[in-house]
Amino acid sequence: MKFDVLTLFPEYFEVLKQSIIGRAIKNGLIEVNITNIRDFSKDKHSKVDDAPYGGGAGMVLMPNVVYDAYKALDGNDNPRVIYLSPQGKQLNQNKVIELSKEKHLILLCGHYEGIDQRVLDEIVDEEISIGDYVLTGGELPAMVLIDSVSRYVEGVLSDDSSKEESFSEGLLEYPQYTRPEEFLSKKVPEVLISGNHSNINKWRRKEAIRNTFLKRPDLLKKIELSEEDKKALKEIENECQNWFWPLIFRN
Ligand code: 4HQ
Repeated sequence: MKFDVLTLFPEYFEVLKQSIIGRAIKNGLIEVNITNIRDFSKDKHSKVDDAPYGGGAGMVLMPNVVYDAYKALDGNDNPRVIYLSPQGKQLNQNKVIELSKEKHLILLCGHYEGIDQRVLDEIVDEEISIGDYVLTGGELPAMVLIDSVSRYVEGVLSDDSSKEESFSEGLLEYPQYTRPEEFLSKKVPEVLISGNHSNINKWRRKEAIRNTFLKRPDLLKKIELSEEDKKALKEIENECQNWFWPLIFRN
């Protein structure tokens, strides 16, 4: 899968050379090409922005420079052009999975006050936001998108991680433990040391449901629970009803 990024700050994207995404790039599983919009300025001082018509603070990225940068990319494979903006639909895991099926994405990053509307209308297929807060530019959102989408490209995650993720689809994660067996008088849950993998899987599924019920009950309504899941949820609800009795009867 190929990502083309149009930005005035190419150095931001050095971050993608790290860790899992860095390895995916090295292994040729994904390709990330960064284009500096400034390289397409025809101005002798490499000017890319100008004052807004109608007045006001800030600068606006000029349409012709953005258009020329876009036109210099390979458009033969019908790429989808995404503009990162708080005006877009909010990115979620369903959108991430949908985007991971594309061959080629072009990510346009605005900075300053924004980009001239005419070039946006001309080249952008869809606007995507990473959440309701204001950033200084679209570079971090573009990297969030590249990171989240790349995880669904074949070979980027280990087979184990992909399988485990489908096991807990739509739920929050279960709690994890490693050595030592006892830390600050807290023991690792017995079942995890038992070696009984059927019981371990059942326990993990229930704790994932518990985490979701306690922290993000909105997510629970969006997924289909099996009969065994529903039983676990009822147990969790009962456990929640009873937890305060030891506090009432202390002394
Ligand atoms: N910006 N999700 C303003 C964002 C943003 C977001 C990107 C700031 C675009 C011009 N983008 N520029 N939140 O705040 O995607």
